Amino acid sequence: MFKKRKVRAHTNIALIKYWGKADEEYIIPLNSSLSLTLSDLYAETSVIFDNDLDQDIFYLDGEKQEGSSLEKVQHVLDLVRQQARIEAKAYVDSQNFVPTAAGLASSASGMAALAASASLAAGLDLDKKDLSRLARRGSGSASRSIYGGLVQWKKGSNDADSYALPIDPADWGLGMYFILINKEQKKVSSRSGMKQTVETSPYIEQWAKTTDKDVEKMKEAIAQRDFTQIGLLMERSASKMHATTLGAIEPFTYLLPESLHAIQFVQALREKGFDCYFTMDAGPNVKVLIKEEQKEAIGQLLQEEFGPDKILYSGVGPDIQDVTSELD
Ligand code: 2P0
Repeated sequence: MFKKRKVRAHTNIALIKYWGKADEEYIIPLNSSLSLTLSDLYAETSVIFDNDLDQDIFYLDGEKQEGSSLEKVQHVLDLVRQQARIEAKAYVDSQNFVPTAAGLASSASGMAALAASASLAAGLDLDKKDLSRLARRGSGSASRSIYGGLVQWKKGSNDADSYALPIDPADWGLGMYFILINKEQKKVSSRSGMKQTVETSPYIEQWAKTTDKDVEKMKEAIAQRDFTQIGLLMERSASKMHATTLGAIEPFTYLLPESLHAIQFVQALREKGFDCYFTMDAGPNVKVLIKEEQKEAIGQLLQEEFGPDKILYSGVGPDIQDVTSELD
């Protein structure tokens, strides 16, 4: 009676960051955020509900998952079952498509693909707004991976009004390089890192207050296609986010010495006339926003400095896609 459905969702990198929750259960953020969806980093997830299963089964990149990885998926499956009024357990198979084993697998693309494939497989026909709300319950940043291009997650104040909206298709030549920094470092997950920051950092209040204004400034810069302003606002948002963690008790940082080196390298490139700007998330990798017309020149300089195997590139990605027809 149930049919298998498969969905592809692309990851996104925030230009204005989400950092901190106002409500942990519903994942309502302290501030709105704005991101760019990427073409080359994505997840594909298939789901089938089956009345004969006695428990949910989740495979990620061919490996059966247990513990917190399975529980996060079950949380979204439970919400879908509740909405669809079904009780069947599900078989979930998810794959991350990341050009190299770079530690770039993202909960944004994974949770967005899961929300969409599970809701379709349960017979729900959710519009993009409701898909974004559902994906948000899995992982905040996943709410933005429903759409391609530049996307705003409006923070809202409750489950009904906290969702993402497309801002601009970004089909005017944006690109992003990734500088891959040592991924062996034990890291503080974004979920626990933001919780610790909200609970203990005196800077979090100013962060939330100023970031909503940054989102509005970023939207204006995007409307004017003012690349310099977009880049500068992006750098300030990342710097401000990483400053909040140093105010936490105990203080922590996602920056490694190599991250700081990469940041300074990007800023030095600007002095040489290249239009490029850095951002960083809850890990040591540095991302560089560029204009496609400078892709070759900047790519060559990054490869010379960091080594070709440490540099990845992605263009702008599309909306979430139903790829059920690709199932064998
Ligand atoms: C972002 N990050 O805006 C920010 C910037 C990391 C740094 O969203 O707890 O995996 O599942 O809502 O979405 C990563 O956090 O956290 C993130 P949860 P999520 O992209």
